[in-house]
Amino acid sequence: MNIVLYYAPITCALAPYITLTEAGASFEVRSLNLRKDQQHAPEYLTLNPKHKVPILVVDDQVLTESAAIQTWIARTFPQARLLPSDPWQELKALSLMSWCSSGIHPFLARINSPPKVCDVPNAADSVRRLAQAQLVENFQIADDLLAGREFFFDHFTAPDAHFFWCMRRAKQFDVDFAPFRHCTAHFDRMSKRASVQKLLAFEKSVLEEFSKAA
Ligand SMILES: N[C@@H](CCC(=O)N[C@@H](CS)C(=O)NCC(=O)O)C(=O)O
Repeated sequence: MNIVLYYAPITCALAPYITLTEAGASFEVRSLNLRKDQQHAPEYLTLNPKHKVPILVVDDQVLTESAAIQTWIARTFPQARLLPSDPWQELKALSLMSWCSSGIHPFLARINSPPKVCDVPNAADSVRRLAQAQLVENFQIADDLLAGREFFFDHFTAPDAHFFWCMRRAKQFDVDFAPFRHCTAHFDRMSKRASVQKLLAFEKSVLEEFSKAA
């Protein structure tokens, strides 16, 4: 089986990268430079007309959407226990990943690029402020879910990787995590995992390559 992850630094493609690493999968990474708009290159658009990363190409099949990609990884490498084995708990894990990608990610994207959601002149600060408020509400929910736990379930699972990305991106946008000590503890715990260390080193090397090529 040939597994290729299309990835870009800083982005939510981090979640499947960590998940593939945790699975012990052998995979190739093709890195896109979003600053150079490579996600709009015609060859990439044939793979993903949504012009987004991540995508996973398995042999000749293309899968988009990080939550689906993480689910495929978990189901393909069951020995890694990347989803809970109990069916209801498994659905809760899918619910958490859907929440990360559709309930939290859009507010991060809004902060990153306010004009994509509002073209009213001088609206950027308001868009960012409102998105920050929504993030705070969501991180409070996550903080409650993580209280007294190391991970969302009784061991590391795919949603932990997805949430780690959400929190990392929010930190880059100066969301104040001081009130969210359980989220912070989860972030610190995740940061120490070998899979995350590997991702961070890989991201650094890709960013260096991009800056050399600039
Ligand atoms: N719902 C998608 C969101 C993917 C997404 O928005 N990716 C961003 C990076 S975090 C992207 O590729 N943006 C480039 C663009 O929109 O042109 C998922 O979870 O995979």
